[in-house]
Amino acid sequence: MTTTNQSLQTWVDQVAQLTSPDKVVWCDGSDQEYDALVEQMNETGTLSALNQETHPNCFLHLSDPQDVARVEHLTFICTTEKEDAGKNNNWMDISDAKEKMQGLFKNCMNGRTMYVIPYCMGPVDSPYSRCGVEITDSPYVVINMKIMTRMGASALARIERGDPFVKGLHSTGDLDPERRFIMHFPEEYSIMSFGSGYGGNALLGKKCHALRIASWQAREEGWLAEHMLILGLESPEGETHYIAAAFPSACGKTNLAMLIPPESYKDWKIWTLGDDIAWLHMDNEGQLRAVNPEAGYFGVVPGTNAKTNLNAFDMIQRNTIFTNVGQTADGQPWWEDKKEGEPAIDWKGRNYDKNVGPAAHPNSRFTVSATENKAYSELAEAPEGVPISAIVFGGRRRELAPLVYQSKSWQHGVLIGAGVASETTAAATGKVGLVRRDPMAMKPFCGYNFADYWAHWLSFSERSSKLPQIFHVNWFRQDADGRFLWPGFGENMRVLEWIIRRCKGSADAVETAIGYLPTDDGLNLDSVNLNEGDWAALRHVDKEQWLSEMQDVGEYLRSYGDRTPSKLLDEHQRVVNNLSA
Ligand code: OXD
Ligand code: MN
Repeated sequence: MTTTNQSLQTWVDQVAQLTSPDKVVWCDGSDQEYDALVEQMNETGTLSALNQETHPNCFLHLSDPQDVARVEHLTFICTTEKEDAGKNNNWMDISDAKEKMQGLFKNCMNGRTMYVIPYCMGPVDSPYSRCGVEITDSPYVVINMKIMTRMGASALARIERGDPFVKGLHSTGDLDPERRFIMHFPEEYSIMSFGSGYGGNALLGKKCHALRIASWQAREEGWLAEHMLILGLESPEGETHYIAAAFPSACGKTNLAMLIPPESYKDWKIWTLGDDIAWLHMDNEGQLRAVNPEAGYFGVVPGTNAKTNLNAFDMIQRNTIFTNVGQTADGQPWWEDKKEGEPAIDWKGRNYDKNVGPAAHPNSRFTVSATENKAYSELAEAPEGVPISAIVFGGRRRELAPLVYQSKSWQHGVLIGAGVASETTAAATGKVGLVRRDPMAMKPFCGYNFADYWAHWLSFSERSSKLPQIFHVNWFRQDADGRFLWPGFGENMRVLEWIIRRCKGSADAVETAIGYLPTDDGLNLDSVNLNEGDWAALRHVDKEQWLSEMQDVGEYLRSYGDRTPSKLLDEHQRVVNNLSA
């Protein structure tokens, strides 16, 4: 297969000339192509079959031990003006970056096959979707992209009808961390990624395109590309409301998106539309609508079990690519907190020894099609997306943030989003457990200056009077002994229900300086196991702690200099005044 799109053909030819592959293969996205690649990778040892009786069509990939997570310090936004990338990003001059990357890519595919992957982020027939083409020398990338995107012939047809596309060039190179760079050129909608085979660095449709490049494009075109799950909450009366929620990496987006309601909510249902990325567009009536640009899940494996996330646990019993998990003696995948079986081999392929380390890497992943999820909503394919009633921000905070609170206005909600902070996790290399500012959970993913991004968020209130309500949640509040105050997982349903009742105007709330909180009897706590005093603690707003938090937030916002929108600073001052009153 080649293409009738001249600019695509020219770019592919240029890349082939630069990288000198042995052959060039245009991917059609078919099942036969997937199966043939899996077979080939099994032969070369980059993939191994797991127990096919218990886990049909499941395979394991063990990556280079130094290539197991996103590398934020090696990820760059390259723009003409440094200020456009902002202090939230590493910046490199465009020509310096290109020169560096040309050097790395030169002849790097010698002895390898170059795959050309046309893909579409979002339903192929949606006006909200955007296309891309990834060129890679990694068959692992090809099979993952097949699951994670609408890949191949249908995407190419859309590109050939004249749809603009993002150009992504990727090579695993020699996996040397010293020669690893993930470069973005948002002004020309292109990406160059070298030296890593890890998901977020290598599956370019995901973080690089659908968040970093798309956030830039979204600002130009008047929409939002966000690090958000999308779920539908169906009441016993059959009414469904849609929620988009932003939490930092490995903070439970997948679990919330697939939540199974507890016994006292047995007639309610949660539908999953997406677990990681939402593209939010405003329709002609001023309604914000969401599409999930992805077609699969690239989820964190450890901690997944029948209790924490039964839907995910069930869906990864078949047709799944596992990366960096351990194995039982009979070849079943194994990870910490699986609550089933015993590990025999660890993620480095060695005999498991608990004194040496975990069986599965803490950032080990599953890649699986969204349609394998029992809670999958077919509206994930709807070209017009779904109407969003509520936007939820959240982080992993031991202290301070109450279980749930609601903003007083859109502007206040943007401040709440901009002030999100969370403990770092294993999804990126670096220290785990440090609290850092992660506005809108987009710190690693916003492709431009955060100050301009907040201004873009604020601008939505000028375009519509029926924007979603904005909330903040914290499932991770602990007491002084480190005990979690809230059981989380399925019980989070109670919070979601309150959120929807607030959107409909049918739940009372207590007004505080930081926003509206549930009243004492505001949440249905029927059969939840809370200790005496926990419910009050989960709603406690400590003024001193909050004043100090707001001082921190203020300094953070002002550190973006003149570009920080004055509206946001005014809103910040309003909250500080209320806290001090
Ligand atoms: C992810 C991440 O893989 O956020 O989704 O790191
Ligand atoms: Mn993510």
